[in-house]
Amino acid sequence: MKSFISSLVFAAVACGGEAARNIAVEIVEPANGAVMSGPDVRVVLVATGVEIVSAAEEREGTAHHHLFVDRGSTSPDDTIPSGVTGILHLGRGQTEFVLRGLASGEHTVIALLANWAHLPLRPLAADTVNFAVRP
Ligand SMILES: [Cu+2]
Repeated sequence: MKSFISSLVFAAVACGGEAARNIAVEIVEPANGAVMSGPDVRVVLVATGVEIVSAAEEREGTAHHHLFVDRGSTSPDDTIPSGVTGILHLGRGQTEFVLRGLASGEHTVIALLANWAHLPLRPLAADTVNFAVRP
């Protein structure tokens, strides 16, 4: 898996130019449809074609991860708000986050890449997984 990720990163770098960049995000954990032991579930994110940095870095070609937990994403035209239940900014450039105290049952997590202004990247780079926490 690690070498696979490395080759993806290498391919993205090797492709060069801004226009050729294909920016994407994938939730690699939990797997879609997974049944997890709760109540804490680790979410692991892999971004390609963009550098994941702290939200404090105002630089083109960078982004940070956002998670929408058990709710829809906000409009792609609007900045992603702070202080809203179920909306998480991984603003220190984290690529993992542990969701704590999830209830047993079905859950949905949407990942979305946005820039330092918390404005979703265009074209949209998003991924969704559905999983369940065992009673
Ligand atoms: Cu943000």
